[in-house]
Amino acid sequence: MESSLPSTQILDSGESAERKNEAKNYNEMMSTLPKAKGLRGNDYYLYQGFWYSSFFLEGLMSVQEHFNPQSTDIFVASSPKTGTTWLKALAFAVLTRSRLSGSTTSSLLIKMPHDCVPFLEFQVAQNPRIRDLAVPLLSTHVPYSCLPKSIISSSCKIIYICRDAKDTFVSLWCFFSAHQMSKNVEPLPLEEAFEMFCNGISILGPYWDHVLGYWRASLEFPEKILFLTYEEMKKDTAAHAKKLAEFMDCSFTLEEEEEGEVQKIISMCSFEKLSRLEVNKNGKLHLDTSIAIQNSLYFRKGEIGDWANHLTPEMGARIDDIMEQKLKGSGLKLPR
Ligand code: PAP
Repeated sequence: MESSLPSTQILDSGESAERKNEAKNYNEMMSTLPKAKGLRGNDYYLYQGFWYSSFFLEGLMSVQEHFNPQSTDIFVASSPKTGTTWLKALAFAVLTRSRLSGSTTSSLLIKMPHDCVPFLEFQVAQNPRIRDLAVPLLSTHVPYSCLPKSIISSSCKIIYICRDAKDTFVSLWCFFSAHQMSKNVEPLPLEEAFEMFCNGISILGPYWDHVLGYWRASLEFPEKILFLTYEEMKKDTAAHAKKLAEFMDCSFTLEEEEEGEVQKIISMCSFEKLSRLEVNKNGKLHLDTSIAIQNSLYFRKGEIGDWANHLTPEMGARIDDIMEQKLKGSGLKLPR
């Protein structure tokens, strides 16, 4: 059976006062950083080479200062909209499968993947006790070079996913536009957001630097960092589920394979299955205590190449050219 540890615990008043004080210091520090307009019309701040929203940056500064991983922790890392939700579901299902034998209830059926595998810089930064220590899985959108030193110097493993830049941009824009519209706020025009993305200004951008940071680290520490792409994972999900299991030191046994365990996990984590669950249709995610995001926004189409329905061929070619130029000499070629 899965752990019944409470998923949330309230901070005591001392901790809460300390957090408020820290937030004040972080806000003072933010006021000194270069700024740009973000996709939600909010400010983005340039910190250690990447663009962050204030809420994100506050969380990052806090974990850079305080977070200590367990040596067995495994992080699902990604730039936003590159397949995080899917990878979290797969990694969680693969890692917790032995606890589920005999049970038909996976947390994934009743909790959004982001609530099964909490974000370091959001949920964990706000309340370190939120995590279920029995499941050594956390996630992060933080670029490799900005990760807390305690993670870099640990034996923790990292599974990184990235995606074609055009689909990533379109997914980002659709997500923020839908979120804005749900609050009756006019979204940023696509052309404006596109221009920003091409100039490296997007949440956690420049996108290419995010990808390159993890790519280079995966070449240097292949036993610690597994580098995946959304497109390859779509092409052969079974091979990826097995690769994930092997990397997390919980390979599928022959018996499990013969019993169709891999296929069961793939089906449970599929876009079709997850997007139709009540929790993902009507539930809400609270990454920020003041903002609730509809879970359904994390399940839009789940297709490769949808960019062509939103961008002109010229816009597509521009992103491809930028990516080619930026990735040149790195040995990385992203699938399109
Ligand atoms: P996040 O970084 O904000 O958590 P993330 O999960 O990385 O978002 O990206 C969402 C994309 O993954 C969406 O792509 P789209 O906009 O092109 O449709 C979403 O549809 C897709 N997605 C979510 N769940 C799955 C899944 N189970 N299988 C495949 N794609 C999925």
